[in-house]
Amino acid sequence: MLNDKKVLYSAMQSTGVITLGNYMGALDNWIKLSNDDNYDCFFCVADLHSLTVRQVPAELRKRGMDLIKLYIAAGLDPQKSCIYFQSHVSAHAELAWILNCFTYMGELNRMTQFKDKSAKHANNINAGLFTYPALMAADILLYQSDLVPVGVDQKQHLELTRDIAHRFNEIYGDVFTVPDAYIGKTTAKIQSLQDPLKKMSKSDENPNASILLMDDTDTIIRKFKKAVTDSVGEIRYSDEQPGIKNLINIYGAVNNKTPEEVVKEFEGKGYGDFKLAVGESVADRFKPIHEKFDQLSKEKDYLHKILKENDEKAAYYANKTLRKVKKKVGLVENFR
Ligand code: AQP
Repeated sequence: MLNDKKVLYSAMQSTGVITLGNYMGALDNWIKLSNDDNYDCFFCVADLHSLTVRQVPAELRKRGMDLIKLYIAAGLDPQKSCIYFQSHVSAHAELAWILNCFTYMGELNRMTQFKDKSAKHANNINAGLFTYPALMAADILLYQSDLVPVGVDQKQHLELTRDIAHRFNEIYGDVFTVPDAYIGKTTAKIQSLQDPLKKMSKSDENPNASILLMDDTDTIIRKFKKAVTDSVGEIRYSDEQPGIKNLINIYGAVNNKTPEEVVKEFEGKGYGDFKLAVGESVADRFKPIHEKFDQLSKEKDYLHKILKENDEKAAYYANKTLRKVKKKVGLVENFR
């Protein structure tokens, strides 16, 4: 779109401090892919999505800025990748409304995340939670994205985005690029440390279930030591040992090793040694991120400058698509 490069798009909600799951399933892949010169990248803080769950305003504001800092601290280059806030580009909300009119109730009803989050927030099942996938489709389609790196939990939403794009294109011609998902093999779903059959989540109420990107070394090691495993006592990569399998996936991802290589490395070792090694590897990976984060926290002017430039860049490309969509559906041109 911007030149001959492909467009890569992804986002994270500012609903909490991001977890090792968000890092491995999404952010780490963003960093790798953004270093590939074949892509123009857009990485958004999806603060509008965060409103589908009740938030404390001051905390939401802080977490949004912290997430921008974490993107950069973890390795995204804001000169190269467009890092911005969803709420700063009004085209997201405008296109979401239009796409709502091209999304069926039956489709939204089938979304497993809606079912899960409705069960979790039974006293606040709002319309935004239900139409979340139309806003997500707008996020992605506004930038004519080719590739969207996500964890496996977002696969269903991405498939719906593709269906909406196809539906719109069939009626109005080739307006949207139909995006593909990019899902890592072993890091597509990092599981909770306390219930290895459940996804690791920012909003998990059990603090020992998730490793947070801002956890210090001692906390990380303590949480891994407490990780729920099994009574088999052997380090094997098997669905029958989901806790150990999860730890193998984490250790392999941090150390760039296949599950088979990890199993070989820890042959004959006990769970205690293995858990400690996983904890130390993760802590070592996070340490430089914390240092960069602290340094960025002192550079407010720099961050504001980056955000201003990137908000403008995002708005430029988003509005280009939005203008086209408005024209296609029959809205009268704005003469302002
Ligand atoms: N456990 C996970 N393993 C791998 N990938 C994951 N992602 C989330 N959890 C895992 C991926 O992280 C990206 C950002 O997620 P999000 O902020 O859009 O929200 P989410 O998917 O709802 O993540 P959480 O942590 O579970 O948030 P809450 O608790 O607020 O609902 C996505 O690409 C997601 O796939």
